[in-house]
Amino acid sequence: MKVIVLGGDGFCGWPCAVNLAEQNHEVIIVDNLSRRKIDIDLEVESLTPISSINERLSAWEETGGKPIKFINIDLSKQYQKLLNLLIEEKPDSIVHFAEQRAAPYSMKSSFTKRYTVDNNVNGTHNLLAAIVESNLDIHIVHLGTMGVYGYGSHRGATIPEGYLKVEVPQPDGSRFEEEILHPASPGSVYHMTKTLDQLLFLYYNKNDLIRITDLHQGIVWGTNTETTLKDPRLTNRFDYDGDYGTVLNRFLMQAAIGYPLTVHGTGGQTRAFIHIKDSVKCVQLALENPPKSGERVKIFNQMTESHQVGELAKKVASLTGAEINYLPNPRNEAVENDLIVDNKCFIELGLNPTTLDNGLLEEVVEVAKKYSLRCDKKRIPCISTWTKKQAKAIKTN
Ligand code: NAD
Ligand code: USQ
Repeated sequence: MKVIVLGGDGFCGWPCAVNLAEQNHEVIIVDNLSRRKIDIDLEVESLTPISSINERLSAWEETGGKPIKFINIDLSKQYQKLLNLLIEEKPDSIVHFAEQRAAPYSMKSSFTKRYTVDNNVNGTHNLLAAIVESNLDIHIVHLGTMGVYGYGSHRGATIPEGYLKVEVPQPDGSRFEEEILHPASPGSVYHMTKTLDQLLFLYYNKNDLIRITDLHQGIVWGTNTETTLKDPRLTNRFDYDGDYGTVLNRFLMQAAIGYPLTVHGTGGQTRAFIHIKDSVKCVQLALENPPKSGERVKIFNQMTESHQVGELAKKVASLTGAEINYLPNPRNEAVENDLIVDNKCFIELGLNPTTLDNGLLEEVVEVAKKYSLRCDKKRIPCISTWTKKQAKAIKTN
């Protein structure tokens, strides 16, 4: 099939794009390279050295990979260019990764809040409007987040794959059963944009019958896949800084350089995780199993396991001998939460989950050790606070 990968230069998008080309699909990457520009603004770089997009694509062809085209389009601002591309290329499917994805970055300032909302919501809406205008029956696979459900008190209830069965009382006393989108409870401006995406999908699916699969993904860890390891110029990015680095990769990288592990609060937060190799596989499975025409938005929970942040820190510490530092939490989030997630859709489609085994954890530590000289320790602390109260607590510590 012909697939456009929006955001195909990013951490999840790049390994996904080369995997799809390896599966013999025709792949076009669309990206405005904004993630690379944000690194320049934040004065930080991926821990792994990453090649430019054109160097990546030439290296991919030199290793025998099926050629991948690259087109620079800002999804949120260049609507006409996007529409022309759809009409010209007539893709079967589009994978949509092209959003500002860091919660701490989205909470830094009113500028980053507004940028995240403008970029993410307009980008997703432009895509939907362009598909309708093109008159093409394109399947969208969108990367959403487990964070749309929130991390408050689900009181031990299992989080279903997107929809919740509710009983609506009728005037005659009877009860009518309905399936609604699971109530959203975002924990940051970034997560809020993903809950807004969900409503855009619901509406365009209902009104224009657009076929959509929304993947509620957990925190992705790991860095390379077998495909990105084929040549050093294909290396994937590794974010470790306080804005873009995600918790498990940060802990592994901190252990590698002898920096005490930065646990926020007591570490009682439970989150969903998935390894980058499984993330890539899930996107492929979602593309190969599209919804039928007229089917409502398919929602999958793209995660393989849940862990408490403090327990993860202890596991990394026992594996590497790292120290643990319990810090004032810069975020406004529950001190502790349960998380039980239904994830059977991908398992039924054949996903064989990669779990947190020591070998894979050590592999990330080795990558981090190899590039430890590229780490700027000043960029490790999380200084983006959710509220003024948290900012004050952090300053006084
Ligand atoms: P990333 O920032 O590394 O990649 C996103 C890519 O999209 C970047 O290359 C960026 O330049 C591009 N982009 C952003 N806005 C764009 C625009 N307006 N026009 C064109 N290109 C644009 O992020 P990632 O970690 O690869 O995440 C990809 C998607 O997966 C995001 O939507 C994110 O919400 C979701 N996700 C990521 C994780 C994770 O742990 N990384 C977990 C769950 C969900
Ligand atoms: N945390 C620490 N120490 C750190 C970094 C984080 O204790 O050094 C804690 C945070 O306070 C939070 C948890 O770890 O409780 C997860 O933080 P994170 O930065 O790893 O993940 P998050 O901000 O939720 O965002 C990431 C991705 C985002 C994706 C989301 C999936 O950046 O794109 O949507 O994971 S989920 O968490 O399931 O919503």
